[in-house]
Amino acid sequence: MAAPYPTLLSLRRREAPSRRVERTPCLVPPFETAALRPPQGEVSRLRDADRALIQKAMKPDFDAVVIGAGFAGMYMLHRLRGLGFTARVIEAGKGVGGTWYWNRYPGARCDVESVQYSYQFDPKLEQDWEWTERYATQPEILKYANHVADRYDLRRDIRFETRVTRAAFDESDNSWLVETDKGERLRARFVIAATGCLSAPNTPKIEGLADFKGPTYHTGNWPHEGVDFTGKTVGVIGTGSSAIQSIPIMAQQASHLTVFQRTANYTIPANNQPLDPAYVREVKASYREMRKRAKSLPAGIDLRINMASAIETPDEERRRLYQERWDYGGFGFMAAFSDLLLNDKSNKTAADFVRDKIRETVKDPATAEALAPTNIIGCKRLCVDSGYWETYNRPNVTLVDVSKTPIEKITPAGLQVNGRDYEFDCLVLATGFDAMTGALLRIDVRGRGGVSLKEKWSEGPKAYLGLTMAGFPNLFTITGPGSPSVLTNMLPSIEQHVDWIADCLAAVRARGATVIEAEKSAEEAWVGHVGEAAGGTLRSTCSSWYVGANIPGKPRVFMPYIGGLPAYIERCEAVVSKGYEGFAIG
Ligand code: N01
Repeated sequence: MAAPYPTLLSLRRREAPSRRVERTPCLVPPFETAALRPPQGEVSRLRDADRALIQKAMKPDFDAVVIGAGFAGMYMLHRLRGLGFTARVIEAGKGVGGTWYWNRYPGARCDVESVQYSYQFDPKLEQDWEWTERYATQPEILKYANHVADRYDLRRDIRFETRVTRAAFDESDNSWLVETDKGERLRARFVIAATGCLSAPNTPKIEGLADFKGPTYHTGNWPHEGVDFTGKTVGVIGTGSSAIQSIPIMAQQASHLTVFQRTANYTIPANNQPLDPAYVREVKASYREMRKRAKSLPAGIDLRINMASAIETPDEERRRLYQERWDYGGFGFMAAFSDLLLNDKSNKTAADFVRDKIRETVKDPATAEALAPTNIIGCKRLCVDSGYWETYNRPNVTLVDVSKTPIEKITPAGLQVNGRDYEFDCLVLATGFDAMTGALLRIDVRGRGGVSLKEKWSEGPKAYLGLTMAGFPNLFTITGPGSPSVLTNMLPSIEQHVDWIADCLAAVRARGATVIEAEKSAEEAWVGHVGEAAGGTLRSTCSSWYVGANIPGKPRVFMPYIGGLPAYIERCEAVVSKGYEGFAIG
């Protein structure tokens, strides 16, 4: 009869020929590690050498499994290697880049200026890489991601076209057992979720979606070979950032484009342009100062913040300042005054300014009125565009307001609203993401006692510093809920998280410990603080993806930390300087 645990002979056989035991994945059947353990009593009869062999067989395959090879996963791998940790990155795509790998819709580009939306961990990389436009396009950002992967030889530790389906904490030896859709099973001391904040596409549950006879595309999962809409009629659902970037380009190709808008959105012109070589030289000569300034500002973006109150500024001067920011372009518009997200009267002055711009630009008054948002500006994520409002002056573009009469159903030929049929050849879903929690919850994550993350987050995400969760030891999230993440420039936020996690793992190792876990009380206090901070701004007042409002049934909780990057960094550093305050390490 087979022994209920590996015999010493079998362990020696595994050990002897190639000494592969330590690094070979799938040493043990998944989630059945108890079977590896000799019954009590027998252990005491084992020789020390034999005990060491058994312990070696129980050793994790890797120090860390990282889920995702976007900018977070790539830098995490680089840091882990630098510290001498073994790591495996598991990535669903065929290549690196995460968000920038999947979001290939026409017009996709970053809303943060390219010289700021870039890694800063290696000054040589900063100097060597040349950005060509003020706002980089998706292909250029993906090229950058690939350059980084090549430069630091990252690919050899990344398994592409593989999805993590399950991760369960094994309390008996403080390790994670990770399963993939390729049937691979890995044991790792730590799991680091670099799964992204906007990476789980949201396909709305509209009746008849599967019946549409033409092709359906989601902006968050765009065909890699591209789509040519020339001569086609196209229907677009959604008017968020992805739609606002892609509609002007699709309208140039399509014979007719019909946009179905549920909520009108604010957007500021990008004023994108090729980068002036003299400006690039200036930036390269002063990168350190620029990065330092950026880190001292709430959004982690180096921009000028006017500390005056909008409502207390005389009308003419206020208008002049808004115009100056409008002409400059981009997110800096919301920094025209310091109280735009704190005082609704101040906010209305900015909203009115943008609404006037829409009415000036869009020639058809009824369309202009439908496009003019009525909510708080900056409450939903502000958009940055190139020619969005102007697109509605084209004869081949129609706006359909579905705010009061929702889309009833998708039909084989198009869709139906308010009893009226709209027909088109292709359907584009620019319907966003199950943000911040979606990607992680699509994995069956089990912590202590087999408790699922789904259960833990059933009333909204709970995490200490957005980095770790009580009950889920040795699991880290990069830019997770409760961290500033999506309210900031993602690249510096990612680097700050990765550095914190890397240093933390090194500290755990230095103590000879095998487990680190957030204390429940520390987590509760942080979650309370995140909620309080959100309550103090206008940002939590509308139905945005920040509060999960775009996903039916999702708990309505303001997920990111709105206290700003500097306050957050300070807190993370204080936790470390107090010996990892709020964590149990053992
Ligand atoms: O998604 P969204 P996105 N019927 O959720 C509508 C980042 N990003 O992909 O507002 C009708 O913003 C929905 O309507 P409503 C950025 O952080 C960055 O555009 O819920 N409409 C909305 O109009 C951004 O915020 C960049 O009423 C439906 C739209 O679909 C985030 O990603 C570029 C519907 C979804 O908008 C998400 O942006 C792009 C339904 N059943 C994105 N369901 C850059 O930095 C949904 N909608 C460049």
